Amino acid sequence: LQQKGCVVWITGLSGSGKSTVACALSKALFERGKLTYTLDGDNVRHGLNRDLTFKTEDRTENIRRIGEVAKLFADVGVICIASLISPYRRDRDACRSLLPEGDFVEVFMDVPLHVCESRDPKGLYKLARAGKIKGFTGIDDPYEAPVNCEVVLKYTGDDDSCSPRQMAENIISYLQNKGYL
Ligand code: GGZ
Repeated sequence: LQQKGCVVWITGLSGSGKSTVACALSKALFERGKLTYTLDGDNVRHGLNRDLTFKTEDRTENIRRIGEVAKLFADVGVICIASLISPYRRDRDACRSLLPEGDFVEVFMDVPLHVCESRDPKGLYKLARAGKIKGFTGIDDPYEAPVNCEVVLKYTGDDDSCSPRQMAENIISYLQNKGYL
């Protein structure tokens, strides 16, 4: 295997497009002959992390476990894509500190809450607003945006620059510049 592993950590609100970008990125990397593995918060919560809820300590544990698994993939040379809300800065930083300098690439889905809420693909924001889900990120639970992350994917409302493919390309350019591709 002729590749250097790393972790691409995609953080952002529910409905910000993390899973969609993760999927477009893995496809684009596959086309370049790169081995990737995607750890998606929502999926991992059905298996490895099915014992965890959305209370603060459990989110921290969710992120910690995914960070440890992502590190294992990076250790063997895989580009591991992790997409989860990961709302707390210190939890993301703890995952960063597991890896050699430079190998943790934090990507922020910078999408305003009202845009995420208008998409509401699973109707969860509606339930949260109605008080039927308690502790929903962005509504009655905090989201701490990254301050010094490697890549910011900013929502502009422009369909071309905000397409999943284009956003994946932005991440790929970063990885190329840093010698991971
Ligand atoms: C936030 C919640 C919640 C609460 C259920 N808060 O958009 P989705 O639906 O498909 O993805 C979200 C997913 C969040 O899981 P993560 O593992 O990424 O979260 S964290 O990093 O904070 O541990 C959302 C759904 O689960 N969901 N309840 N209360 N999102």
